[in-house]
Order: sequence, then structure tokens, then C-alpha cells
Amino acid sequence: MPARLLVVVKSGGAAAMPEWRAAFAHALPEAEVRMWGDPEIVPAAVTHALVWEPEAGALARFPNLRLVISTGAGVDHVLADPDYPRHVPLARMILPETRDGMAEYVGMAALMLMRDMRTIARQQAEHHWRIPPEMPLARRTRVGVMGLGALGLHAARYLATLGFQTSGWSRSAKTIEGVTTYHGMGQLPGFLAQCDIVVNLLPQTADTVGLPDRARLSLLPRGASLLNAGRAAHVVTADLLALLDEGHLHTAMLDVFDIEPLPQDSVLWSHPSVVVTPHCASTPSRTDRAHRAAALIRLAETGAPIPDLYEAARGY
Ligand code: OXD
Repeated sequence: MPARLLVVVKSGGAAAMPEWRAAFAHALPEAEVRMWGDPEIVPAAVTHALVWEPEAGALARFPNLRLVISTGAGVDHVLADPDYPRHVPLARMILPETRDGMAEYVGMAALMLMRDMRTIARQQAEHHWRIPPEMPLARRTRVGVMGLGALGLHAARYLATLGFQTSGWSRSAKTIEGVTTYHGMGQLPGFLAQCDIVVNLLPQTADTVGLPDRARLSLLPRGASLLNAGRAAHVVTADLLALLDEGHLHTAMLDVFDIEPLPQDSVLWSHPSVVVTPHCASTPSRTDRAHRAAALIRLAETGAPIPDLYEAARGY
């Protein structure tokens, strides 16, 4: 077993390495930090990996890995690798900045959707002055969050502080002050039926892929809007576009896509009812994430419990 710490980093490519290295030099000076794919890496010497979308089979080449850390809150991009070494603990990257960034993005999106800023932006592009017929208010707008994990819970609380009539749906029962909660598949239809805006923040697991499918999204009231900041695999694009084109849904604001960057020829770029944001809902700085990774590595090295570990039984 190697005595020293060798951290390999796969996130942001060569351009990002100076920032990762500088942050680790400060937070974990005893570690050597190498870029993923560096030909000089001796696989047996690698002790820790900080990764986003590692290629299939790549992590399995490091026989002495002690901890894998995702550079994001989700770990689906690591688990997509069928050869991922499942005996190695896998940590999700959830910082206070991740929670705050997501809550603020969701709050902004809910306000934008409520005020129909998509239409107002289009009117500006057309030099068209049209005052909306009604002024909606948060306290008259029902926003529901699907997924009440670390990010969803914080986002739901934030929506409530903005004055929205806030609800949340999760697999198991939760009590959150100021938020009406629903749980389990049996309560999903009732939850959806009362959302003017539904926010998807589910983790991607075998149980959640396709959960907000066409039939379930049809349960939203006519004219409702969807914000997807979870994973693209949750919502089938063709089903979403059909519901938008039929006028059942008003707007879809999307931050996650099957292929990223979103291909130039995607219909989503110019669909009149879609707002595209470039997977930017919540990405703390590399410095903050390196500091968090260093803290997790220190905990792992001392045998202390590591927070936000992936649990196979629940799928995230
Ligand atoms: C994440 C993401 O998992 O950005 O953090 O999607």
C-alpha cells in the first residue's frame, strides 16, 4: 500500500490544473496532484481520484485507490462506468456553496417562470412593447420540488422564503417547515396536480430515470412550467416538446442535457418555449471544491466517517 498521497484529477482538462494544484498545495500540501492521463502516473501509486465523467474502466486501473470524489453533487457519471471499483468509497461533492447556488438558481428560475421572462425577452428582441395582462405574485404561485435531498431541501426552503406556496415530493416522508410535503409513488399524482411550476432536483438512479414521464407531466395543471436542474435522463425530450407544442406546458427551463455541451443542431436552442442554461445551476469554484476534497481525504485517511458518501442501496 503506498504511503504517500497521490491524487489524480479529471475535471476541466489541462487548463484547470493550475487552479486545482494551487488549491491542493494550500489545503493538502502533503499530496502530489496529477492530471488524469498523465503518462508518468504509476497506477499503483494513485490513492485518491477527483473526477467528472471518468472514462469507463479507467478507475479500475488504480489498484490502491482509497477514495473517489465526484467534482459535482451527482455520482451517476461515475456509476455509468460498469467497471467502477465498487469496493472503493465514492463521495458526492456537496458544499454550502452547492446548496446556496442551487437554491438561488431555483429561486431565480421560479421568479422568471412566474413572470414569463422568456416572452418578455423575446418581445425585446422584436422591439415589441406589450404589458403582461396580469401581475403574478409568488404568494399566489405554487412551486413543487421533486427530490428533497441535500439540494432539493435547501431549494424548497429558499422558495418558501421567497413567498411561494411551496411543496416537495420525495421517496420517503419528510417534514419541512413552510413546505407541504408529499411522498411515495402514491402521492406523486396529487403533488404534480397542484404545481404551477415543478422543479426537478431528483438524483439520477435506476428508480428516477424517466420518472417525470409524459403521463406524469400531463398531470400538471395546463399552463404549468418545468425546471429541470436534475438530470436530462429524467425527462424524455420528445415527450417534453410534445407537451410544450400542445400548450399543456407553458415553458421548460433546462440546465441539463443528454449531450453536453448541447449540440449546435439541437432543437432546444431555438424552441420558443424552452430556456436553455449551460449546466450552470450550481458549480462552486475549483478552489472551494479542492478544499472540500482535501477535507474528505483527511477524514478518510484518519478513518473518520466521510459525509455525503454514495450508498448503493438508495442509488445515490
Ligand atoms: C453536479 C452537477 O452533479 O453539476 O454537481 O450536475
